[in-house]
Formats: sequence, structure tokens, C-alpha cells
Amino acid sequence: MTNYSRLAETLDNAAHQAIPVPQLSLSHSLNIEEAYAVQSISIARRYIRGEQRVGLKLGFTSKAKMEQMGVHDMIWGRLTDQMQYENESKLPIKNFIHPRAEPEIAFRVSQTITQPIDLDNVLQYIDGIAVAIEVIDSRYKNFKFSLEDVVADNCSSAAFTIGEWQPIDTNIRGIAMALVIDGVTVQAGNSDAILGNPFESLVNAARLALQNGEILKAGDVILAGAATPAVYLKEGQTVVAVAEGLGEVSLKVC
Ligand code: OOG
Ligand code: MG
Repeated sequence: MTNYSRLAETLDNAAHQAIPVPQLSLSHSLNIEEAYAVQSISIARRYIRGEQRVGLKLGFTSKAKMEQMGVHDMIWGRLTDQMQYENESKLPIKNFIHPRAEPEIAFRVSQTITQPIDLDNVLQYIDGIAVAIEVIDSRYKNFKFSLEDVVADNCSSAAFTIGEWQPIDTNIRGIAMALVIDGVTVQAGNSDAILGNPFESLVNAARLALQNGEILKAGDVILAGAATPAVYLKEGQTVVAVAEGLGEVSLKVC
């Protein structure tokens, strides 16, 4: 029998110590439910250390991301307070293995979500929309993984920062999104690359949360998934995510 706790400990230690480990799938044949069980145990270790869950993220919600990583299913993971950085703050690269940044849209939940929501009523459940940077940092060597590997690894979640919250009537359909490093646009995309409509990401996050007993409540943050491929970060860089109409948000890699 597979020892999920051992696998969870391996991944949690890899994240904590910033030392990569071999893909679990090289030695274990986990199915997707088992991979989520490993994720849950590994995040529980963070909660025991005092970290708080502050929201959820979706991954592989755009073709650009799926193609970059060779993985073809939507995935979800947990975000904790320790992963959150202030806008314009320093990101200490030594805390990460091989971090990459991607431009994202963040939603802030306004009330507990107790039933599935849809595109017609999503706005009742949020009170803010913002541009965000997600820093992903696979705990696997060479940033290579199967779908089950990445799910067990909390979908590579490592850090994020959120720009100023904007009113919920701010347009996010078909807006330009970009990642800019040291003044050079290194990735550019469109918000509708996220499931055809970024609000779909919120609908799916709510559904997945309900299915998995992760109650979304006021103040929780949802990261919708990147519209563009992610880019490796290096010490000394300033990375900025820009989304038309939402403003920008940045981190200094140090
Ligand atoms: C997995 C996380 C994917 C996104 O926005 O699609 C993700 C990875 O690419 O390592 O965060
Ligand atoms: Mg992401």
C-alpha cells in the first residue's frame, strides 16, 4: 500500500528546504484521487506549522500553459498566507528551487459559497478583481511532472502577489495580459485564453471546492490560472504582471 503521508512529507520537505526531488510517478503509480490525497496531507503539514489557507488556485486553464507543461487537465491547489507577498516586495530566490512567474487574474470571494455558481451569478460571490503574479516552483527535478505528480505537489504553488483590488464591474473579458521582466515584455496573452472567459475559472473553482469540502468564504482569493506560459526568474530581476484595466503588480527577485 502506498504511504501517502511519506510522499506528502517528501514534497513538503522539498518545498521547505528548496531541494528538488524525483517525480513520484517514477516510483509510485498514483491515480488522480490519490494525488489529491497526498496534496491534502502535505498542505496539512503547513497548517500544523501555523500557515493559514487563504484561497485556492486553478492550473492549466489555458492552452498556452497546458502546451508548455505537456499536461492537459484542469488542476487545483491551495494557497496559504506564507505564499503571499506584498505588491512590490522582495522575493528571496534562495527560498525556491527554480521559480517561474506567470501573470494571473485574482478574484476575492465576498461570501461563503455553499452551492455551485454559474456565469450568471458569479458577481454575487466576489467583491474584488485584481491582476496577480503567481510564482510556481515545482518540487520536481527539472520542473518535469505528470498530471498526478503536479497535483500531489500542490500544483507547483509557491508564492503570489496581488495588485490593488478593483471593483467587480471592471472589464476582464478579452483584456491584454503581459509579464514584463526588467522592462521587457517576455509573455503576452489575452484573458479570454483562460477557459474562454476568466469567470469560468471562478465557477470551476467553486465547483471543485464544494466537491472537495474546501469551503470558500469571504476574503478567500482565487487565482484563475495563467493565460501565458511561465518564465524562469533570476536574482536581480524585477517582474511585473500587467492586465489592461486592472493595473500592474510586481516583485523584486533578490
Ligand atoms: C503547474 C501550475 C499551473 C497555471 O496557472 O496554469 C498553473 C505548473 O505549471 O507547474 O499555476
Ligand atoms: Mg498559475
